[in-house]
Amino acid sequence: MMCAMAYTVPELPYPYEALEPHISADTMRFHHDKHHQAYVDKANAALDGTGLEDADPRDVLSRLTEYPPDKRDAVTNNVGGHYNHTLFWESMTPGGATQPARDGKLAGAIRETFGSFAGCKETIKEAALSQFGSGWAWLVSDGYRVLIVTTSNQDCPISDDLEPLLGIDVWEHAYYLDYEHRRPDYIDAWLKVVNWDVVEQRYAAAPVPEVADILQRLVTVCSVERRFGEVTMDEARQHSTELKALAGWGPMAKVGAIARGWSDLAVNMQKRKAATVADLDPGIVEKAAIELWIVPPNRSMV
Ligand code: MN3
Repeated sequence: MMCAMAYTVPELPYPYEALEPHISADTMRFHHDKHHQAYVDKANAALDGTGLEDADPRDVLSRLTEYPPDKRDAVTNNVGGHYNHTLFWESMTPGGATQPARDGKLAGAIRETFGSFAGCKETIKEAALSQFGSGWAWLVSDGYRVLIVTTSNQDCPISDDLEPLLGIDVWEHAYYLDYEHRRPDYIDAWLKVVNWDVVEQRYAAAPVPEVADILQRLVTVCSVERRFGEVTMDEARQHSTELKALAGWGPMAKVGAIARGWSDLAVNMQKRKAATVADLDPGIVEKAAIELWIVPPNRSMV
């Protein structure tokens, strides 16, 4: 028997034809009524009998490893499909794309990472084109900054500890009726209907990570992968030296600043007699995590 609280497809926040000529009523009808409905039906079937029939999709997606292996793929694909599509409908608006407020928090974060709003949109397009086969390109927050990542199938950034702010569906069902195989045309059209007001609200509500979680993040130091909290002063210093050797060369131009950050971290550890990063004050760990790009594990960071 299906639980009364089972997932349902939310109503579109605008009529099917509202996004024309960029996205047709036919595409919206198929995509929303058929595809999204199929994810919801399969998500309800996958969760049936687990005691989690009415769980918030966000909780489900952040705890995927807790599901039995035989159910995990169905849960990942279909709860992900339901959550991603719900976010997708809300991310579009009739009457043309809005813009983030010029002096707002989101616009500042976008300038910090991409240089400009135009640079951000260009990077979203590159990412959406780079995703091979079915999947999504996302603007996400790691709690400190905005980044762009891609995911395959219906994988959701929430499962990687990243907060999705905006996602473009690049499954062929999202554009084939209107643009056939021309994904670049679809991406350009979609960028014309993005509701950046909603993206701004999501960014304002994005969770800031706990320092304890930052200490658990994986980082490659001196070619060895370890927890950020376990990095020693000698490793921080040696890593800084190795990075300095690369700095300034073409695409590695940013590396100089990161090399200095590792060197500052080593100095801080020496001053405070900290054996590892975990022994430092939370404020210093947080600042270092931002400077050194200690971000959650992710797929295909752009
Ligand atoms: Mn879709």
